[in-house]
Amino acid sequence: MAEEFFQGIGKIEYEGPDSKNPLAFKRYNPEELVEGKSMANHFRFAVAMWHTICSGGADMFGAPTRVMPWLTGSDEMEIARNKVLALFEFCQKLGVQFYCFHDRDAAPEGETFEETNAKLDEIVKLIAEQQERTGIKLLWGTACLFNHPRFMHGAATSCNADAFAYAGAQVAKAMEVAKTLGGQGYVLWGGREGYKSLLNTDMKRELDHLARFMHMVVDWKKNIGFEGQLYIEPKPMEPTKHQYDSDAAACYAFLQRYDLVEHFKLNIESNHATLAGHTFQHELEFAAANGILGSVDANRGDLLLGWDTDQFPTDIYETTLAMLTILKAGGFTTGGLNFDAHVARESIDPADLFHAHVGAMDTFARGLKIAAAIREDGVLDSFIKQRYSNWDSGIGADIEAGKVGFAELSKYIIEKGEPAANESGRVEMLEALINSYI
Ligand code: XLS
Ligand code: NI
Ligand code: NI
Repeated sequence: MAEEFFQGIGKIEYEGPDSKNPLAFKRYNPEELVEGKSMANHFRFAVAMWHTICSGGADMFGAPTRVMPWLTGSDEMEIARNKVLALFEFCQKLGVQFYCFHDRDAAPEGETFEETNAKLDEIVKLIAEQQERTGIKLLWGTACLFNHPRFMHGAATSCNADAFAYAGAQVAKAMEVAKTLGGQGYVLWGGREGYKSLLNTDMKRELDHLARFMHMVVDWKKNIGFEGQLYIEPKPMEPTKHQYDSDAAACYAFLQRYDLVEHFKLNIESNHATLAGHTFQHELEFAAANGILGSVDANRGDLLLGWDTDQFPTDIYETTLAMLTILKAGGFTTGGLNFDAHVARESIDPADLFHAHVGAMDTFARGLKIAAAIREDGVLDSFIKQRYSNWDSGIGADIEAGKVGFAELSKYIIEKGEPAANESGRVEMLEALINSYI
């Protein structure tokens, strides 16, 4: 029997809204059907290995604080094995079906690239066994192309061609690992793909290189027969001053410009949306409107702090709006809701990881149920439909159908004169309407 790392914590159960037990779900009931689908299948929740198992709470000013019993061991590889065991124990107790990880979250680097891969292979074997034992699956894998100094100028956008080559070799391996583990997806987050200063940067060349890299990813996927979905994760800044994949619209333009759009979807992260000056729902809505909404990194920022604070989601208003868009888009297929979030530096106990996830899952469960109720009543939907109803016939329908150009519009307006009177957008009424369901 393997060592138990989260001692004193059993399986987290659904106890209903009246429960006072902090380590029980009050709203997230995995079996409960909402719009004909179980909550578990709506969300496909995932635990992020890098935050929950690896990060000790260090910040720019201070050392790690968290108590992490799995980080003890006689050598690096024993610690790596313990991390995997801790991850699966955590997911099992929490009742989450998926996890996500970077190659380097799982295994340390060796002296050479081959040694690094051998270490990774050894740990991947253990991960596969744990998947088999628990039925827990890989939502997506990824490669860490931002931590090591070799990537200081970027990876796919480095001025150093060897760094690009190394990144390619590393992603090739990470994609193979994702395939071995039956991963449902693979994420490319441009960790250092951007610039600090344009004085030393050839932007056009870097963008072309990034596109070359993405085409290699697509080719490799085909070569090795990886069937998971590829995702790009937008983020506007941090660590570089300006990241190329700055928001959903920038990613979409990049994918179209370089003929990649059919191969990728987006992994939208809440805190990245707000850093980009958008709401979380805006990014989801833009991706959905363009058919590239794939998966979500769920977290939140802080209104008063301008960086990726990666806090656990607690805002019911925000999860309601997000779920309205996700439900409208038909929900997740390969994607899911990955908690790319860490506990506060002062939340040091292993139990805090459970409190954080339980609270966040309940927050999304409430958002889901509220969004479903709003959709069932149909008031919001019919308001929007009505608002655009003049496009359903007459000149509106002709414009949409591409039947008229400026000449016809000029003739129309000369005959008609002033447009039909505008109607109120009723913003405050709709805001109050949403609140009446919360
Ligand atoms: C960092 C990103 C990162 C990706 C995975 O801000 O959110 O955690 O999700 O590399
Ligand atoms: Ni993320
Ligand atoms: Ni992030």
